[in-house]
Amino acid sequence: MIELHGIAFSNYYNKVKFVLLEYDIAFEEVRVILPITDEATLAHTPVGKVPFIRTDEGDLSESQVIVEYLAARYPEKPIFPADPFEAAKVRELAAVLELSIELVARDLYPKWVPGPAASDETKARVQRVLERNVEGFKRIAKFAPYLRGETFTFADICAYVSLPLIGLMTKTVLGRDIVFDAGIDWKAYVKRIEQEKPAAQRIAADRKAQTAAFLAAKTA
Ligand SMILES: N[C@@H](CCC(=O)N[C@@H](CS)C(=O)NCC(=O)O)C(=O)O
Repeated sequence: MIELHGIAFSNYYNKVKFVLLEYDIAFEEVRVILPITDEATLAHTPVGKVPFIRTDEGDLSESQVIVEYLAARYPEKPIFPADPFEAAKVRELAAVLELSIELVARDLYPKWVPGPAASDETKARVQRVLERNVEGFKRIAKFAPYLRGETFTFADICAYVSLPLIGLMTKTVLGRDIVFDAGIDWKAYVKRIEQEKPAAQRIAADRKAQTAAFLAAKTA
């Protein structure tokens, strides 16, 4: 059986977990302590990131690589639309969101390896790039009600796990929620997905429980 390694408050971990749950692919979760520094675990995930999976065929890291593997390994599961162009549009949404928005916002997140907080220069750069790129995302994201229109797709899984984090981190560090201020009501979008998708309900519950346990351990 597939082992999914990571932590319940990682957006990329939850992206893979959502796919596994949504498409009913058997897996078990293995919790990992970050940062990953020991060679034994780095042998499974080369730069120490979660998620990674362990399978009978070997190990894989990088959430998108894992999802592409699952789609190829289980062709009967409609992880991507059957139509090649529609599937590419779904991947385009996921790539723009993750590479041009989430990865940019990541410079604001607390680091697993302790270090200085984001400088004013970093904050100004992140804000400038995010404002531009969120506008770009809006050119292709329909939110009607889903990113591609009426049908929930893999792109919504990526948005469900990342938009709240980007919204909350920009609000906390920059003093304003750049996603919401751009006209994306991500709270309503997330609520809809949680009402409709048992996978989202499970992810939200697991994240809440693990976050509470993490904070309790930190303050103990
Ligand atoms: N591109 C990677 C990003 C994964 C990633 O950044 N994971 C974070 C948690 S959300 C992590 O493992 N951080 C630990 C570290 O960088 O040391 C993916 O898609 O899987």
